Amino acid sequence: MQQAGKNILHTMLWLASAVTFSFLINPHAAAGGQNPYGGTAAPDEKPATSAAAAPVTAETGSDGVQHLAITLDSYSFSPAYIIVQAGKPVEFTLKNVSSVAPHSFKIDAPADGLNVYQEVEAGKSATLTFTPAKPGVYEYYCDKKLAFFPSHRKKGMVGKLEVK
Ligand SMILES: [Cu+2]
Repeated sequence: MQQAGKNILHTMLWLASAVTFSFLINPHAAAGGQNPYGGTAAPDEKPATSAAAAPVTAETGSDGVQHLAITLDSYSFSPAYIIVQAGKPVEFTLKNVSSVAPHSFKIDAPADGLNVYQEVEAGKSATLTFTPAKPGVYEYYCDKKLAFFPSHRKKGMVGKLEVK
């Protein structure tokens, strides 16, 4: 019994030092939420989440603008389903929490008056303002792609904007 307790203590000490060590090598690992346990997977190679996206409605502020903060990560948007109202300005604050990869927010629907694009460098934030004119459901995605790797869009960096 005592031996088992000792083993657990050893394991915990080992884990603590491993985490500390990985933090020393890559301080961004802990801050970026990626690979915090010092595994061998490269940052930005987290698999895309497949959970059904819960719709989030942008709140209209006293300025009459529909505000929402969106987190961009490798390779996901959070939230991945956004509801806004047509004919009213929208202001998205885009925060890229990735430690390495640049990301973007793009809606490519010029026929419906939605031609939106904003790039965000790793670890930075950017503001995106537009006014959706026509109700409908539009896809937003990241158009970034590194060399011969699949695009971020293909890796699951997509979401839906529902204009009501
Ligand atoms: Cu991206």
